[in-house]
Amino acid sequence: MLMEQTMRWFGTNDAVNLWHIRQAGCTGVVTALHHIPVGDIWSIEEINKRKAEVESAGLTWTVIESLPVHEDIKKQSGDYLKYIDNYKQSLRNVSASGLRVVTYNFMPILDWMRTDILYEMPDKSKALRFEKSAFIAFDLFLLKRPDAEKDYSAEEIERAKQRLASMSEKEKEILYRNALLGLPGSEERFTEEQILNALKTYEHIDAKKLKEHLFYFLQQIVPVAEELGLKMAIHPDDPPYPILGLPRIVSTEQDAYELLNAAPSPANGLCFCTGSYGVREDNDLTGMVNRLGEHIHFIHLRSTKRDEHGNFYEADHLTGDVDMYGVVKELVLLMKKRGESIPMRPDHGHQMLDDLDKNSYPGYSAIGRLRGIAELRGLELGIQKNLS
Ligand code: DNO
Repeated sequence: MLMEQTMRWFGTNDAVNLWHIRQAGCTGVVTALHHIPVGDIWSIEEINKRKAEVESAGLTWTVIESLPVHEDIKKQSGDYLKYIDNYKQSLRNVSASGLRVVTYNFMPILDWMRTDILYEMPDKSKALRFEKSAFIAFDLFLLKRPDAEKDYSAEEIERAKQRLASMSEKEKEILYRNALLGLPGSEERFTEEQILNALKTYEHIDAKKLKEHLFYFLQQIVPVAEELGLKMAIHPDDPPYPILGLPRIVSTEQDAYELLNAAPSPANGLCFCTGSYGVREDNDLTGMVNRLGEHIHFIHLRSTKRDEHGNFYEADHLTGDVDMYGVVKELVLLMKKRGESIPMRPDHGHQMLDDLDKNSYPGYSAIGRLRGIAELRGLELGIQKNLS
């Protein structure tokens, strides 16, 4: 039994189409109704429409990524009770349409963050990168977030100053765009004023408070998901630490335990993203699969390479800091123990070969991901044969 192989598809606007995904050897697709505003109910009609599209290419809609959580729920402000009710209704509707796994995240305001989406690798493929000094320069000197300097050491501020001085106007503009316009899958886009206002609304929400809000949300929705036979899979923070003064609360193994214990149920689970958790050296990924395995409902396989300055780039799937052999071996053992296959997707890939001339979503090029999934499939098959 292999992991169920899937790729993310952003819908009909995606330069990578369903047949490309099928040709990569996938049987499943990971997608979402991105056109529905965050907080609105996903209707059965819209869900079925997307499902039929996916099935028309002989594929299955295996995982929803994401059913996004409204900001009011994260802050317990405004209409949050209504949005929780809407979320429950969306869960009922996705279940009625036969879907089983729901990915979401609880990152305040912003989803994942990179400073560079065209980082050139030695082989001239393009990767995604997070450069700490560039990000601090953005925060302090471009966004000018009030009191931001409190979050950084004198040395970090100095490095950010130098980094800013080295940037052309064009580079500043690109950095700004990367940081605020959101990467694929992020449901929000911001102007400078909007983000500063949004950040203000989190002034009184620290990690402890945000956790309380997450736990409350889970206590509300997990029983509904359990009754419907759905599996919830929370995606970790990317990068897995606070940014722009915002708390991040799904970054470590301890965070995972706490949120699982807040609403114990087979429905309350994790999206195990090696690319996100793996940025922290203190996350023992193989150990996490071993210890948290029964709660893993969806897997993102990707590796990053970090350096001593807090920068990281997205490496090839089998290189970088993630011990992919160790992780996949644990996953093979886990599936054997559970007697079921777990869906996975190769998370991101480099822009390479013909990808370089195409306009795909950053991180979601066809050939880069094809390379990733092909390598991972071979690795898994080899491990499996070896163990049996
Ligand atoms: C990035 C993705 C994230 C992820 C969400 C899940 O490539 O892994 O945008 O989909 O955080 O809710």
